[in-house]
Parts: sequence; C-alpha cells; structure tokens
Amino acid sequence: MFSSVPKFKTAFLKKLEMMFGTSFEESTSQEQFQTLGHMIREYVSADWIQTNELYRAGAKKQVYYLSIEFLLGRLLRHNLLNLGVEEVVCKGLRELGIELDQLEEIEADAGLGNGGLGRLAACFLDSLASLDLPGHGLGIRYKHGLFEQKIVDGYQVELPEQWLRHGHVWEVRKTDDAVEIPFWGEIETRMENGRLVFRHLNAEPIMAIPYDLPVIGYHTQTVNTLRLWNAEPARFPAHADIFKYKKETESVSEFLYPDDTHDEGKILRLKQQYFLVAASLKAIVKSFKKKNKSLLAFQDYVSIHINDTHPAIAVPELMRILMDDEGLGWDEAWRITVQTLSYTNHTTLAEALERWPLRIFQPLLPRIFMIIEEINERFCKEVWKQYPGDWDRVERMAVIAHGEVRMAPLAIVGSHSINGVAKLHTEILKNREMNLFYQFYPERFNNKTNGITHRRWLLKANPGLSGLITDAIGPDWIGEPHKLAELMRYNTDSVFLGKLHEIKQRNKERLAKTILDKTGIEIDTESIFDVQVKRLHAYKRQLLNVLHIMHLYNELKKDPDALLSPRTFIFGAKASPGYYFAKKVIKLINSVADKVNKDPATKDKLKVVFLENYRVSLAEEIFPAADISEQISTASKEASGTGNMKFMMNGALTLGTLDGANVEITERVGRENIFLFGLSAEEVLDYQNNGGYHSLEYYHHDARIREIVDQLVNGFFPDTDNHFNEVYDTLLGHNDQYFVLKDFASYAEAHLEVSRKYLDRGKWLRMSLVNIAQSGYFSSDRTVREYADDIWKVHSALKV
Ligand code: NBG
Repeated sequence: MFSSVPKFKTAFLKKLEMMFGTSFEESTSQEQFQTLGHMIREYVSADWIQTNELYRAGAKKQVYYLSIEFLLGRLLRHNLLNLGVEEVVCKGLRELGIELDQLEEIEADAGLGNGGLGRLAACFLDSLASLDLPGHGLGIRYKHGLFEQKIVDGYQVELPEQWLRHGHVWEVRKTDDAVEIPFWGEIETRMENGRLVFRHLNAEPIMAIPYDLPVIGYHTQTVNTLRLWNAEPARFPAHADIFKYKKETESVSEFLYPDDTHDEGKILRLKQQYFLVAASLKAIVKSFKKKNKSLLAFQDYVSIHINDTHPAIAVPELMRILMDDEGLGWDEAWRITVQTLSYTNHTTLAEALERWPLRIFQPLLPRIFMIIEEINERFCKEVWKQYPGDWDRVERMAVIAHGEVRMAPLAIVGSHSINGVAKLHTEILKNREMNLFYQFYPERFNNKTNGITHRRWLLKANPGLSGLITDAIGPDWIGEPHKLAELMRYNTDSVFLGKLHEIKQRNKERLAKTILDKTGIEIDTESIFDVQVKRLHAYKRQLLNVLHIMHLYNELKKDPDALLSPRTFIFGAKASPGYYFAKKVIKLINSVADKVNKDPATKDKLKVVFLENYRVSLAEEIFPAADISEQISTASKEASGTGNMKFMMNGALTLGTLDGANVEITERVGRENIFLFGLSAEEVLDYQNNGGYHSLEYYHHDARIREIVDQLVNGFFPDTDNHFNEVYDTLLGHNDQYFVLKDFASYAEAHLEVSRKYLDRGKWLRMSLVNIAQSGYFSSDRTVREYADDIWKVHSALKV
C-alpha cells in the first residue's frame, strides 16, 4: 500500500471509508490521521509478528527495560521515516489536498514522562529496534500524561492532559495477556512436604491489561514492543462499594506523577511501582516458560533493566517468583535475580532518593516486605563480615533502616550492574554518594553516558540540516552516526557554511512564526536565539539566566549600545505543581519578559519569550532554531542532561558549566567551541562539605548583583505584590544553595564572549559545524550498544 503514490492514495481512501463510513470529502482531519495510523500499523503487522516469532523461538537473550516513564511524543512522522515511506505518503496526501505537516499536528503527544529520564527511555526504544536488538519497553499506560501547562498572568496553571481523548492509534489492547496483581491482605506461612509455603490471603487484586505498541526500527524489519499496562478492576467484590472499588483500582494508572528529581512518597506511587513490576515480570516469566520448563537458566535468556529506582521492587518480586512460584531455594533464586537485573541511577540529588516508610510498605505488599527483610538481613551480615564492628557502615548501607525501605540500596544489592549516565556523574556516585557500595561491589559500577536518537532529533526534527548533511557526506550517518565526523572537512568550505547559516535562519523564522502565533511577541530572527528548555528546578538555575537578563536590561537602560548583538531569550519549562519556588521563577521570567518586551528603549535589542506547555513536539521545533544552548546547572547536580546533546546536534553552541555530559561535550568539541563558566563540580562539593561561601558578600561587592537582587523586592515589578520575596530569601537569607550569585560574574562574562563571537559569522558557523560533526557520539545508538555489550549481553536477533 506504500509502494507507489497511486497505490497509497487508493488504499488510503478505501481505508478511510471503511473505518469511518464517510466519504473523503466529508472526513475530518482526525479521521484522516486515524486512517493513516491504522494503515501504518497494518503495514508493520507482518514484521511485528515475525519479530515476535523470532523472539519466541527463544534462542537469543532478550532485554526488558522497566521504566515508570516513556516520554514518546508523537509517532506518526517518526514511524513514516523509519519505515522509509514518508515521501510516498507526503506526495499522496498532497495530491489529495492534505499537508502531512498539518496532519501531524493532529496527533496528541504521548507525554508519559516528566523529562530527561522518560525521554531517554523513548530514545533507547528507537535505538534498540534500529539496531535489531531484542529489547522491549514495559511501562504504565497513564490515562493522563504530564499536565498541560497554561500561563495565566505569568503564573503556571496545570490542566489535566487528555492524550487518549481520541484513542491511541498505535496501541493494541491485549486482553488475553491480562494478569492479576495482589495488594494488601496477609501472608499465611505453612510447611508443606518439608518446605515453607506462603499463601497470600485476602488480597485485593488489580487487573493489569497490556496495551502493546509497535516500536519500528529505522529501515529494518525489526518491530519491537512497548507494553504499557492499564489498571482495571479484577472482579467486583460482592460486599464492597463497587464504585469506590472501581475508582480506586483505576486510579493506579490514572495519572503520571508530575515530579522528576523529587520523591513523592505516596502510597499510590508505590502501588504504581509494584503494579508495573509485578505485571511485567509475570509476562516475562510466562513468555520464558513457553520454551523452558525450569527457570534455572533464566539469566542466560533474560535481562531486566531497572530504570532509576522506581522499578527496584523487581528485586524482591523476582525472588518471590523464583522461590514461591517456582520452588527454588534462596541461594539459587538470589544468584538468578542478581544476574538478571541491572540498574541505572539518574540523579544524586538527596531529595530524589526513594524511601518507603514501613507502615506503608508492609501492609500494602506483605510478602514482598518479608523478602526485603531477608535480603536486608543477609546483606547486612555480609557487610558486617567484611567490616566487623563497623556499625555505622552497616547502618548507612542497609536496605531497611530507620523505619524505611530504601530503594537505591535495594537496587544496588540486587543487580549485577549499576551505572551512572555520564562520566562525571558515575565518578560522583563511586566516590561520594554510593562510595560505600562501590567499596563493597567495585566490579558492579560502570558508566554509560546518555545519548539521544539522532533519527528523531536531527533527521526528523531538522530536515533542512539532515538534507545538507546527506548531500555532503551521503546517507550513511543515519545508520552510523559517528560518521557525522566526516563533516569536519567542510570546516573551511564557505559555500557549505553559507548553507548551514541559511538553514538555521529558516528554522529560526519558523520558530519566530510559532512564537508570534502563540504569544503575539515579534522577535528578530537576526538576533541570537538563546534557549533554555527543560524542567524547572532550582539546580538547573533558570534563575541565574533570568537574573542575568535583568542585568542586561539594566545595562541597556544606561547605555543603549551596551549589547553587542541583539538577543532573544527563549524559555520552556514545566514546574512540578507542588514546587513552590520553581513556580515563582516561572512568574519571574514572565514578569521580566513583560517589562523588557514592552520597553521601547530595549525592545529591539532584547526580547524574552516563555513558551507554555513545553513538550516533545514543541522541542522538535525549538532545537533546530537555537543558536545558544543554556546548560547552566550547578556543577555536580545534573546527572547528564540530554537536551544539551539535542542542541549540539542541531548546531547550537553550548553555554554551560562543566556538569553532566557537558564535560564530555567539551572533550569532543574542544574548549574553543563551547562557552564554559562557573564553579567546577569539585569546588561545589567542597563548598558544600566545608562551607566558605557567603552569598551576601557577592551581593555587597558586586553592584550589578545588588541592583538585580534588590529589584526582586523594591517595586521594580509593580503588580507582583511581594511575590519574589522568597526568591530574594533563597539567594540571601538561605545562602544561595545553588551558587547563583557566586557564578554570576563568570556567567555574565561568558555571555559577553558569546556576543563577541557572534559578530564573526564565519567563525561562529565553524564552531557550529564542529558541534554537529562531533555529536555522533551522543547518539543513543552508541549508548544502547554499550548497554547491550557490557550489561545486557544481548545481540542482534536477525544475525545468526
Ligand atoms: C534525569 C537527570 C538528567 C538526565 C536524565 C536521563 C531524573 C531522575 N534524572 O540529568 O536529571 O539526563 O535523568 O538520564 O529525572
């Protein structure tokens, strides 16, 4: 049906009529979109079945990636590209009078994630399939993904997101594969035939129904599966209030928790975690047992990855299955569990470390709790054996301590591999946060620097640039992104660089139009597009950015020529609904925008835009249009960052601290092709441990700082009614935990350097080219290959 334009058109019209009983002329865009989606699913179904059969044959090891988040975004264009049918479809639709670009807009973003962690999982899926690796995702089918953000009078307002309103065209409900997950109740322990038997009595079961999505690889026949579990009532209890029961049950997959680097600690969250893990492990074991009677060789055929600690309950759950369901002894079960599981840590922030109070954990998951107690006891004994008398060490490493189950220790103790997501991050884990565990299990720790799929973030998001690249070096870079390095030879080619400039300009014009449509703000496409898009968090320091903008404004008011190159500052950021401080920063950005954009004295030189509802589809438009990528977290706090990679790949220059993957970006592009500033991670950690930083000194000694900090509270923003007092207090009253004032001078200097460099267009374009050429390393193909080789030990299923 996609082999030629006429065939596609005929098939499309027929399918549309069949699906909706309507003529093409009468059909809505939604119906047209659904039709195309169904055609694609039908088209891949043969390969999907074949891939599954290949896997079922069972000769090769498979990996299952357990993640509480998968931030997929839209899939239509991505799938068309990967299938290699985009051109036929685009032409065919055009002949019917439909623009693919517009049809694409119909698709709701699948926003089943908060930020980096969830998007990373989505990128990995694309790479796994594109590399023909047997890897599947397992997650939760939240009815409402991350909230929709509205900005009202400068304040963030959250609305429930409704991605399923028109159904999800890519999914297939698999009722036959439903499983029951027990919660609550009590455990009866009995001896039967000389062995202990555990029975879960009076449990309240929840039904987990899988919805499967095809994960289509790039130009390959591999179609992997992303399985998302939906929570539904198992059976209605005769006695209880059935409405209440239904509501309670469904609530498990109702909402995505809108926090990323913060621990919620609510019972519903724990339910979600066990729901995901138990359903997934049931499905994995069931599929394994179709071929194998005993689970003794489980670890040779199955690898299960725990993405952050949210699915760490996989440790005791796999133990439970192996012992209670399969009858293995503890030692055997433990060996299999540890060899099967691996774990990635995504943050060192203390507030993100998950802990569950026993009073919540024990009644909700009684059998799992018993197993964790035993894991803890055995582990503590081992530590004690190695460090006799070292109570302090045992206490700090224990899985259960101070009335809480600690998820990171649980994941570490139960996995054969523990990795951080960038070199610096892994070093911090090894030498600081997880040092005791590193001493105990040095061989388990390793680094896997994050990556992004260049197919979505370059090939799809930036057709202009990818066309230019292919014209220059051929299409091989799409399969082998390290080949982008071949672009280095165009470094002095002024024709090539001229085209690079034109493409950036076109992308900027497109974004400028979107901004005008959405906000009414007109921006100068000749200005530097200076962008910070990411979750709003104190450690990411949007505050530093906005304070610096206030400073630029103050300068411009004094001297209209103060700014060498006009700037447009663009922000996109959602704040967790309960994160008070983050919301104030959003308001501050909008207040500054209001002031700056309206002032006739500055408005031609300085513009500030806050784009509401930042999400994957909007990101795809922003990255290709950026000149400057703001990666300004307090050093040591950003585990990796992945937006930094997306910007770089699209030719933006990084203005950043030596944090997370910025360090490795610097290694690749060289210090002359990046703008660095601020404290090093070492210095930050040193100040944190030993003190010695006093933000007030910076306030008193730097007149620029004094001016802007005072403006937060002195009526400079007339209608904000003391709203920024708290921001002022964080900086001065609470000694500026994230070193905003400390790094201010160096940040301002780096900005000056940006302005100077931008004046020399040739130089700027060369820098930009180096960034693009060196970005191949940050493809998730490289990352996933490393996971596959070093941790999962999985190989292509297609190769014999
Ligand atoms: C985030 C980090 C980012 C990192 C992504 C993906 C969490 C818990 N962590 O720095 O903050 O890039 O994970 O690894 O969301």
